[in-house]
Amino acid sequence: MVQSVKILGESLANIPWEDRPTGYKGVVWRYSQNPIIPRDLLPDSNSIFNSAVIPYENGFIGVFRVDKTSREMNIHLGKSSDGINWEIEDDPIEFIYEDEEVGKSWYKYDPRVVKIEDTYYIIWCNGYHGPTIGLGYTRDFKKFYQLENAFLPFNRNGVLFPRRIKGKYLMLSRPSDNGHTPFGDIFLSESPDLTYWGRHRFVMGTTAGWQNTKIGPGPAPIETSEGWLLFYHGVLTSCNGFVYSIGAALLDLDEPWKIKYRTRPYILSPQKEYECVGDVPNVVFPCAALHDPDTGRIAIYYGGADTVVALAFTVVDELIEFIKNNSL
Ligand code: BMA
Repeated sequence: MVQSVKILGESLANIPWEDRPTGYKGVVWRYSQNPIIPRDLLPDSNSIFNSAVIPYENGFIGVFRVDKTSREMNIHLGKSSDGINWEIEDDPIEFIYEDEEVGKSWYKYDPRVVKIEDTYYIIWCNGYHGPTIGLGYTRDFKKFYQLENAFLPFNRNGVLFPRRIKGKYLMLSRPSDNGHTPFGDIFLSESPDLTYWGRHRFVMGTTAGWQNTKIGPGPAPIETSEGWLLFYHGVLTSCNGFVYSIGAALLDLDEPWKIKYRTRPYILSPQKEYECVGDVPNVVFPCAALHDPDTGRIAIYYGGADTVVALAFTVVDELIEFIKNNSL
């Protein structure tokens, strides 16, 4: 298939995929067998949601947010040959760290996984005197190393770019408060070494409608010929509480704090039962997006209602046309 918009990166011929249902008009469509991971996949899981997936060897590796029946929150490794059927480990990922202070973590949730050069980085919301951005890495998904927290509390939704820009690592994040944060904009921070972060830049803030309360970066940005493609969540405050939807933006390739386009409408919002009913109703929350440059296919993994993991699909040229034609 010839694409006018190109995704940069490695081919992924075995990307999970299902064609758009006949008659369905939306630019993003759901997998017909959603949710792909039920809340009780593990004997003592209360819920499994907001999770990250990445190609590894001939299949896929996932880092899953598992909230236990004790309501401890942690991140667990999973494996899959097709990206849809998963085996998830009962025990959380154990990190190796040089300084015991680095290992202090009251909870871990909402992981993202990003490959930079030959290393897989895991970024998560880390409980260290309040929520902040935890960071670790692995090269083989056997030994995991934890680094210093990237930021001071309070911050949520950290995600790295999949390559360095001008030699620097870049991280998007959403400074927050210690609770259910009724505000929040996306910022970019830069680091020469993944320990010291600075040159913090404002990227984008809340606007109206589905993104009127707070926004946060989702999966690692995808490099395309039109800019970095960023999926993000946006929150509306209704008379019944928060509603989490998904939007998309295109960021400048060299100066990614500059927004080129950003969707006025959402591209996915909670409408199916597994998105509207669960521990936290009315939430779709993306943490990973697989992509195949050869076909332009994108598979988005998202949490439904803070309870299950679901999958949705789009194709890059249609999505980017949609973003441009429906930009703020
Ligand atoms: C956010 C995070 C997410 C969650 C969302 C909706 O603050 O805690 O993990 O999906 O709220 O409850």
